[in-house]
Parts: sequence; C-alpha cells; structure tokens
Amino acid sequence: MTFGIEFVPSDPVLKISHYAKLAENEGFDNVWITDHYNNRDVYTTLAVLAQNTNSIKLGTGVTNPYTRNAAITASSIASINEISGGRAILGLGPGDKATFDAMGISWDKPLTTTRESIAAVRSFCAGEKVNQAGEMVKFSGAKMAFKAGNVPIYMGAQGPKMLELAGEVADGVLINASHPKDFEVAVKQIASGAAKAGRDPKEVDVAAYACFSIDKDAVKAANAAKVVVAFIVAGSPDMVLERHGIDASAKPDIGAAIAKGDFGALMGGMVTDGMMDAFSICGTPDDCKARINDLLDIGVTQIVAGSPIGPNKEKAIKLIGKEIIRQ
Ligand code: F42
Repeated sequence: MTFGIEFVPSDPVLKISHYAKLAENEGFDNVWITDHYNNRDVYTTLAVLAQNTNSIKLGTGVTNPYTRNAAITASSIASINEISGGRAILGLGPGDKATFDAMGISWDKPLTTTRESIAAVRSFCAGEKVNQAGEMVKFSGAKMAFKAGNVPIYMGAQGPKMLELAGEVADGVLINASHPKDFEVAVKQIASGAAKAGRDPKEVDVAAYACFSIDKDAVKAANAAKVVVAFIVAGSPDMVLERHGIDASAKPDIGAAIAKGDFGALMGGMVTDGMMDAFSICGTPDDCKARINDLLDIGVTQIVAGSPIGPNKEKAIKLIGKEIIRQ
C-alpha cells in the first residue's frame, strides 16, 4: 500500500511546497495537485515542488483534456518528469463541469474524450508521431521534440463506465470516495474493464482519493471536514447517497446552504454523522487506521489524504506519518 496527499493550489505555491516537503519527510509516496483554472497553475506548482523535494512522486490530481490539448499535457508532464528526475505521474479526468460552464467550454462526450486523450498522451510520451482520427481527439503528425521518459497515467473516475475504462487503459485510478461500500462496487467495475483488455486488475493502482481529517481530538477532526462533506453530498448522484442510506432529499437544502455560504447551518447538524461516515476518513489516528484497514481489505492500494487533511495541516501530516505510515 502507498500513501498520497492532495493539495489544492488555492494556497500559495510556496506554502504547498512546504507541506509537500513535510509530507515527503513523513513517508508519503505521492503528492497530487488539483487543476482548476481559478487556482494557481498545476504545472507551475509541480515545477516548484520538483525543485524542493527529492523522492516523493509528483502528480496532477487531476488535469483534464478540455482546457489543455493532449499534446500540451504531454509536453507539460514530460517537463515535470525531466526536472524531477522521473517522478512525474499524470492524473487525468474529464474535469469539472461547473468550471467549464463558467469558461464557456461544452463538456461533450467526457468518457470518449478521456479515452482518446489518454491514448494520445501515451503516444506522445512514447516519442511517436501521433496520427489519431478519434471522435473527439484528432492529431495529424504531431510529435514531441524531447524525451518524456516513463510517466504513469492515472484516471480521476467515479462512474461505472469511467471505472471500467480505467481498468482497460490506466495505470491507476483516483476515486473520490472514502467508504468500503463504494470501493466494493468500484473494484468490480475496474476488474471488468481489465478483463476486457486482457489485463490483470492488480496492474491498476486503486486510490481512495478521500476527504481526510485527522486530529487527536475526534470532534475537531470532524468539524474540519464537515464543509467538504457537505460539498460531496451536494454533488453526489442519488444512487450513491442511497447506497449509504442517506435521504437524497437532503441534497437541495445542503446545496442551498453552500450557495448562501451558510456554514453555520452546515456545521449545526445539516451534515449528519451518517454523511461523515460515508464521505470521509475522519477522526483520531485509531479511527482513521480502522477505516484504512477496511479499505485495504476491499482492494484499495493507495490512500490519498485529501482536503482538509486535518484542522491543522502541518500537525495532521506529522500525525499521519507517525501514527499511520510508519506504524
Ligand atoms: N476535476 C477537475 O476539474 N479538477 C481536479 O483537480 C479534479 C480532481 C479529481 C480527483 C479525483 C477524482 O476522482 C476526480 C477529480 N476531478 C477533478 C473530477 C474528474 O475530472 C471527473 O470530472 C470525474 O471524476 C468524472 O466523474 P465520472 O467518473 O462520474 O464521469 C462522468 C463523466 C460520467 O458521467 N461518467 C459516466 C460513467 O458511467 O462513468 C459515463 C458517461 C458516458 O458514457 N458518456 C459518453 C461519453 O462518450 O462521454 C457520452 C454519452 C452520451 O450520451 O453522449
């Protein structure tokens, strides 16, 4: 099993670099940087991290094929691979519809676009001249002018078809989920995709890209994660809520509280214990360890500590290192 950590570059790059170095020292294997147009640029962030770390792997977590052409993605991640001495990982998913709406980008055929973009990036990284006449992604003889080296490709995915695709074509999959019930389903879908492609499902690193909050005080840990869990509930398909016994009618109220910025309501009972259990890895080190062990039993192979990580990020990173990774 490996450990990853997610940072959102809504924080300044140098602050993230400090956290990433700390994470490396505490034994984390991978750092994942999210990609949204309104935050600091993901590749600029990874470049600074490459200069300030030595061994931790550096991933986009995740970029998308709509705001960046696959050739540009290949060039960017290959540059990170070069300056980091071969530590780059490409996390790629279809992206965030809400930000695309704001940018005037139409989110057509996300599955097909992801499949064809992965094929193109792989070809670019292999140094091939790319001629691709896909439905969504087309190239006519484009080729990189420098060597990329080997860059593993991970997919950001939750839906059944996307998970199947990850089983078929990806080196790993970053799944925004925290509960064994979700992974029970996901692991089967990945395995079915792998079978289609004649691959061993074990070739696919299955990452729980989780809302994570750890503290010696369980209440503080929970309070730090409640708003993140509210966003997850508001954005989850009804089928996923039902899987966890959560009444889908709670969704509009939570969505409205988020839209109004009424965090008092979210903290004051709107986000229930059931929601916290379903959508976060949260609590004391022992609580988090118990959940991690359940996830490992079901086939998860990487735990990614995602936002908020804890009420105090620095303390949380050290706590994960001492109480979980090095145990
Ligand atoms: N998105 C970002 O923009 N930035 C990030 O930093 C980010 C991080 C991230 C980390 C982990 C993670 O799991 C996801 C993350 N995402 C991030 C979101 C990610 O980019 C994707 O939006 C998300 O993972 C995709 O969700 P999904 O797996 O549910 O896929 C969607 C597209 C879906 O609807 N999938 C369906 C399914 O069953 O899997 C398939 C839909 C389908 O088949 N579509 C057809 C097609 O060709 O696309 C078209 C069908 C038709 O009728 O046209």
